[in-house]
Amino acid sequence: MRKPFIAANWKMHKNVAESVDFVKQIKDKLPNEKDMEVGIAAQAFSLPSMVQAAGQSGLKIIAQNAAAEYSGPYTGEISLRGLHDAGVSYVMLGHIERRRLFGETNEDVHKKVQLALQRGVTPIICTDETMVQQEVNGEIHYVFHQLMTVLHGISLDQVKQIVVSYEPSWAVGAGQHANPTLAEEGCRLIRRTIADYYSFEIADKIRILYGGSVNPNNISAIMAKPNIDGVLIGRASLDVDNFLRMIDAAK
Ligand code: 3PY
Repeated sequence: MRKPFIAANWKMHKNVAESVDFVKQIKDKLPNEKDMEVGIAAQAFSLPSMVQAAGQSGLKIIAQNAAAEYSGPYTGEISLRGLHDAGVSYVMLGHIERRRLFGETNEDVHKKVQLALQRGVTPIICTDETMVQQEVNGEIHYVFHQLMTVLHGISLDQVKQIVVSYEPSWAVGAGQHANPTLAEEGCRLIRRTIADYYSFEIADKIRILYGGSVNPNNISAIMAKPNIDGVLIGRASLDVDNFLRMIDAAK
């Protein structure tokens, strides 16, 4: 049984005070951590204060990016060392906006994922829809080229820890209608890709989140899909009441 994971992606919104205030407003209203994980991906400067404000509530604080190097002369980068020390649980890597606007490549994301796994911050590997046809054991499959490149060389033990998100370009930041059927199909193909690359047992354990225009009206339909284990919520997660409603609807 895969534990549902509901995560906010605040992108470049909210300052420290607003972020901490939000955490304080929701932390006592969360479902039991054993049944569902709830997280917030915020700007790097807010993360330590949010971890502190979240205390023992089980709320997961998530970074939106990290450097591919552990330390060194990389002005302006966010180190995994710093994130780990700050108590950050997860790091999103390869979000479509990082790829589209900042030119991140699969190779960059691959390096970051490896480092995050080595340094104890769980990666949420973000993929969009670069599907290719490939022959696997004599059968033609659609596989996610992006995901295969990013996972290359990641061991069986390591891969069990990852979370994957599917955020198709037509839905991210668009405020348009998410399409639960297409979302499920993408997530199903990602699971299939992981099964081909590792095994069905592994693929069955890995959580796959859908992201893109999730809101209080569509979250139940999205979460009802068998291959969708959670969501990354953009704009609609910025409001406390909306976020709590969505957590409730996802139960
Ligand atoms: C969106 O919904 O716009 C997102 O980018 C979620 O990560």
